[in-house]
Amino acid sequence: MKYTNPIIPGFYPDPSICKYKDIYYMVHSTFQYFPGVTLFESKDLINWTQIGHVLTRESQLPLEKAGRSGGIYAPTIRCHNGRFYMVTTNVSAFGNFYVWTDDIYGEWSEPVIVDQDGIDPSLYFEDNICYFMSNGTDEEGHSGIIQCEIDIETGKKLTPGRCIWKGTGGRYLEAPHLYKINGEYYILAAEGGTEYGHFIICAKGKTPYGPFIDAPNNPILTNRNLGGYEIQGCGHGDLIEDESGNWWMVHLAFRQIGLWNMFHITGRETCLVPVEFSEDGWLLVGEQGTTPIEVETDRLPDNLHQDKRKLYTIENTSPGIEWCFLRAPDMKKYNFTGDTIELTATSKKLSDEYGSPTFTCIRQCEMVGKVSCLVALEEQEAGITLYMDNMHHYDFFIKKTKEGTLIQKRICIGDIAYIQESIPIENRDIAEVTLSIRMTPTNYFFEALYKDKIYDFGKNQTRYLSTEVAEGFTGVMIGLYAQSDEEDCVKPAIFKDFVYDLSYSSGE
Ligand code: 6LW
Repeated sequence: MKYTNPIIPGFYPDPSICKYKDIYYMVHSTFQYFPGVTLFESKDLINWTQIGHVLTRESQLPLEKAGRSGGIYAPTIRCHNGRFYMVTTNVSAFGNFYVWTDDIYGEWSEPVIVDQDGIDPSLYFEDNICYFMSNGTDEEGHSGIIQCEIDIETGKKLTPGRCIWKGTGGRYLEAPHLYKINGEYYILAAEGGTEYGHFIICAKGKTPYGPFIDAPNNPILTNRNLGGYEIQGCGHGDLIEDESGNWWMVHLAFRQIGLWNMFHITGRETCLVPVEFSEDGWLLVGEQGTTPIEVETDRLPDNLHQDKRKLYTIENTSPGIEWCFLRAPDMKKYNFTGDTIELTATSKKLSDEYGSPTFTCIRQCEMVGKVSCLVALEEQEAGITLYMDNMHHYDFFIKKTKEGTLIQKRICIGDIAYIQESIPIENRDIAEVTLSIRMTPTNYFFEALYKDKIYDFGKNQTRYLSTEVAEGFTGVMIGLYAQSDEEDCVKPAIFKDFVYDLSYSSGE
């Protein structure tokens, strides 16, 4: 059969995977968004369904100090004796910590903090020992992959952190994972930075502490030499063995907006590639060490079909699954009724560096699509935003002012922030307008429908919301929001008929 990468499109980076019985589970980093750490399941490795988030309570996920791309970095998920563990870093609060659950569909524990610095923690269990590793510096000042043993009940370190591998010399050694395969210990890690130069490396040894020998074919995976290829930035991988004993790797990568257009807007996404072993036991990953868009494989059944989700509406989505929030949302300002979303504005703004504006969002997961929504407003401002971060967003909204009611488009690109278009409409108690945005890889096109008349609000380039412009680790979100210039509002803005249609194809 054939499947296409990414297997999970949109901002789902730093994937980590485990298997329990015959189901695979996967988690991703989520940074300043609440709830934290997306949790997916799959029976076949290519069709994934989000079942929730791991971090769902404020006590597990304090994000007040999480600026853009702060908060939750790369997680690892592992299952040991039927108990699931998810270990990650809150770079704005706890540092490294883990949570656990005996019911993957239920709540997870309170955080257990591990006193070892660095990011990208991972766990490896063997013979009642829990090995904890992350990148960082050990007690003797050696930098690299640092490993210690911990008491998994308390998180206490049982041994000092020890540098077990220094990688291959590329910048930003990160994303370490340890595995035992055919009696040997494998370390997987990434280097090169999570940009165009990203790559994955491997080493193996006879004990969990090494010494480790670098793979002769390092980097075992990279697309850095593929010019004019859509998938770039392959890194941060995790290995999994399937039911038939075949090995696979999930990893992050991103898609450029054009073959020669080196910007990406949909964040770092999750890809899947087959892994084989050479005669000497080294990993042979993907297509000669690269990740193709299309993978043809006889490891998956011929009749297996890859379903790609094409439609998001209010009716077929849920708060806390697809819809997420910024930092510490005040849920009294939100009302999800099943076919409407009601948002009550406060004076917190989309452009604020911290705090939680009344804002809920789903990911822009393909470059082409169309979003539309009917917005009904009685006071202040509400609309749709394409939100990369607080400094990079395009807002399309209705605004009630003392002078009258306006439909406006605001552009925020770093220090450049201004109202680009403004059209007055009738001044009624309730302003009702359908706002829509057509998306192509290079442009967003804005249109408002008011009283059977279409108002053209022009287009804006996608690239100014890209990671290459905004920096950071997230992707563009499609947000619904309400905000007030003065005090908190009383009357909510009402959003109806929300459609994010991925089958829409416009041509440009
Ligand atoms: C993450 C690190 C990385 O912790 O980027 O691409 C960091 N890899 O492993 C943020 O996602």
